[in-house]
Amino acid sequence: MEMLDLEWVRKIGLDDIYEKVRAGLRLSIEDGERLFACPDVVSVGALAHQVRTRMHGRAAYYVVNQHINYSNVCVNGCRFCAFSRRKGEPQAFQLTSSEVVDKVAARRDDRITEVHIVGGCHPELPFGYYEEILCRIKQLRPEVLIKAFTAVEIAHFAAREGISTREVLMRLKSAGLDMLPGGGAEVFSPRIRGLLCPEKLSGQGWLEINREAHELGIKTNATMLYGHIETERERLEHLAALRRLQDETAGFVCFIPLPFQPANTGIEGVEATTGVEDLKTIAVSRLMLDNFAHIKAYWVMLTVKTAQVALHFGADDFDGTVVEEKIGHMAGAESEQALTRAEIERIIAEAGFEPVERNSFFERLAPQVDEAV
Ligand code: V47
Ligand code: SF4
Repeated sequence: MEMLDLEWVRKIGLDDIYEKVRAGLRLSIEDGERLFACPDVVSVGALAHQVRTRMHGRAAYYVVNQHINYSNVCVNGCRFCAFSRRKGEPQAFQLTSSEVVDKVAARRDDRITEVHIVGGCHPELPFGYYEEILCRIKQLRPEVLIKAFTAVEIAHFAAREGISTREVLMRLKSAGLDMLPGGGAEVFSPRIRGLLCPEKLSGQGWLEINREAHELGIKTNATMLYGHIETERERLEHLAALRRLQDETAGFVCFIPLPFQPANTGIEGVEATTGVEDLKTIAVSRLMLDNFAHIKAYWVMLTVKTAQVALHFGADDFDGTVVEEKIGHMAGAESEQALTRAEIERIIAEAGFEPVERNSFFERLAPQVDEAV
């Protein structure tokens, strides 16, 4: 499949990268820097699209899911976060385990296949609270996969409980945890973490907990928060670190680039990313992460319109119906709160792809005729 004219790629100085992509060879960080520097975003996107098409053809995936935040109380105070509050502050909230389970019960008639549960690093909630949430949701809906608690929360639970992160993961797994979401990765660079989230688990720590999860047979996702004060080199080093771990464990399912939403955060003077920046970051991620099967265009942060176009720039997944998203919306995300299955299918089909419903592990599900959600 030739999607780009060789004369043209030579003219824009990407012919050697084009040859590597065609041959399925690994790109270097320097290649990534040249892709970011290339003003022809359409050609960079076409390279990524070539890889995406080789891997997934015309399929574009989505999931029927539900997001639940059990609490926004957090001891970390990351500067980019508009979601968290200190305990006792106005707008701080904390659900009981029954309230979390009730949120799942309220959607009993919807054919959701995934619940995505995250919160802040709460100073007091006991470990039994998290185990109980998992157990009770599994009892209520055994067919639904539970993707819950980022590596940052896992480290926090372990420190609070005085047990190892491995033990936390094993106990959560036996309580019903199926997978970890990819949050908390931000940018691994110690420079960035020192400036924006010094209290948070280090980049190395995030990678180690994900490695541990993979060793225990728990798949995970990975994210990158971009568009604040990081350099392109720091983004690429973040991608390279994920690629190295994936070479060793093959435990990552999907990569999700998250454009920084600047409203109500502690970072001043940073404008929201533009569409070109978002599309280029998706494309470079697809091209660098040659051992990741899936790149997600997370419509909540990207906007539905950019996420749709991103399916032509290397992304193969549109994420899900979501419902009640707080982390992006409290930071000014202007996207909808939820989409229905029918809306997602229309968006994907209008982009020229075949909508494929998947579960958290990207296993294809049989097509549905009901339009309940
Ligand atoms: O961990 C925080 C980031 C993450 C902001 O694994 C911000 O399938 C943008 O990880 N602007 C939560 N981003 C979201 C997340 C996620 C979402 C959907 C699917 C999956 C998955 C994971 O959002 C946080 C943090 O990295 N974040 N503040 C902000 N102002
Ligand atoms: Fe807490 Fe996560 Fe927000 Fe950081 S990004 S303050 S760890 S909720």
